[in-house]
Amino acid sequence: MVKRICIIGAGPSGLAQLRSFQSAAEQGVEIPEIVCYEKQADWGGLWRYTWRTGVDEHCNPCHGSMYRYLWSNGPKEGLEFADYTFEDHFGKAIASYPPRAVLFDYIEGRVKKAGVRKWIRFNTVVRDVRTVEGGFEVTARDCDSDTETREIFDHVIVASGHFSFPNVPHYPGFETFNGRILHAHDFRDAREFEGKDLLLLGTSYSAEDIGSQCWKYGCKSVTVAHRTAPMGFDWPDNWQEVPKLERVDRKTAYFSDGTSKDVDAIILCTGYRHHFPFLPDDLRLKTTNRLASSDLYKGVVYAGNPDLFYLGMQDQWFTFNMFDAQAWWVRDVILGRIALPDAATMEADWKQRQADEDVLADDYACIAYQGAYTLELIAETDYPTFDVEAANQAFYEWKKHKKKGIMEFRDNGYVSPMTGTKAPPHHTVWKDALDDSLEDYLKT
Ligand code: FAD
Ligand code: NA7
Repeated sequence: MVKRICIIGAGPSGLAQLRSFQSAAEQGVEIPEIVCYEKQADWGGLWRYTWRTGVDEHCNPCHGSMYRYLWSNGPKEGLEFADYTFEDHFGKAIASYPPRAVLFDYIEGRVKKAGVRKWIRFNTVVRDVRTVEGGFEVTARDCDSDTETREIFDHVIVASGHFSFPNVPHYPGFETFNGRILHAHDFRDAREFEGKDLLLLGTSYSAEDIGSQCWKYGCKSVTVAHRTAPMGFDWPDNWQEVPKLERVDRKTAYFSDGTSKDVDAIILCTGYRHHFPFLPDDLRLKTTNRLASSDLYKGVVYAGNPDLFYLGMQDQWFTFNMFDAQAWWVRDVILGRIALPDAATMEADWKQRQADEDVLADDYACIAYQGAYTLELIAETDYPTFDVEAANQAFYEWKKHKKKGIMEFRDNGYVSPMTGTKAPPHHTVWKDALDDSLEDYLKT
């Protein structure tokens, strides 16, 4: 009997899983029957931009958190695929911080070449997964035909992402604020805030990048309130960091140091939640956003049921090539090439990973930790190994470049860990580059 496997999501993680099986099939290996359910009309996950917010065209929660004018927030040298380099795809070396459309094109290039689209059921949302005799029963709705299917699978791989369901805190006075309050998930176009005074809550990537976009496209001022610590970059003159927000009264925001600021809009850059509405309690991952997720052996096998896998659930320095490392490893478990230990050993594994994470001294140590994890998985499969230390170095330089100039760091280039080529500078510095199209980016 040929096994049947179900992949939920055709974003970078789900696509990595499809490519991993296709690569085995290419080598003559008999692979399972694969069904990948994707609720959107196309692949690419978050990299497929949508203007929609709230609910999508099928009345399902809108997945997209991407916004216009997003340029990679880390160097592309940290996320490059080992089996399909940027030079393979674009036929030349390109600069280090591509805009969204360029990264989408790169992601798509590999899977188009692999011919895996036939395994994906688009516009099909997974509604329910449960354990039954013989495996898992997956209930999905084909939103085009408005029909439900129930199918049995030996394995389920959850690749539905964890940056789509917003964490939305409440602060006193939000009810009566005279302006727009939105979460980063619903932010789409910085031009909406041209000439406006903005308050951002949060101090991580979304706050830094959404604030920078709004600055670039002409907002009047950015005020960022922190709950724990300020970001501490050398910000432009119309940007200030203030302590915790205490309350809001009509247009005025009051902070814990007694200062206040009148603002037109509040953008909650307060992170996301791991949320899996289609999973019952006994299969649902419950973890915070960290490098070593709870309950996942080797970061991918669900300890409560080792026939269930999760991809890409970690907080992310490494992305696409780490998803590949995970996908190839999961594939080899399913193909019987890697044996899983007993439940106690699996539990000890994720607990030890968390203990190791807890003592990491700084961001540099976190990068090295995730690089080592990626390499650990790669070493156990036939995914092409690569110079992970070179990718770490690109991240370290990126950190330093951000410290040196937060609005200039994207003007730097790094060495590819796959080809050894140093990225050329982009033709226009980031702060002046208002056209984020693929065509403009690839001009030399
Ligand atoms: P996703 O990309 O979220 O894909 C998950 C897929 O699952 C989606 O296509 C979704 O429609 C589908 N899905 C979800 N639920 C269901 C269901 N019930 N049924 C069927 N299908 C379902 N990473 C970087 O490396 N560089 C960056 O610059 C960068 N910028 C980012 C900016 C933003 C605003 C955000 C939110 C994230 C960013 N990331 C960045 C990180 C991002 O998480 C990864 O790059 C990547 O998209 C994760 O891939 P994924 O496949 O795990 O999840
Ligand atoms: P992150 O990286 O999870 O960061 C969440 C931020 O939100 C972090 O600074 C938190 O501050 C802050 N936060 C959380 N809850 C609150 C409340 N209640 N009040 C104030 N501040 C809060 O999410 P991001 O969206 O920035 O990044 C996620 C991904 O999107 C990332 O991979 C990027 O590539 C894009 P804390 O430090 O805990 O005080």
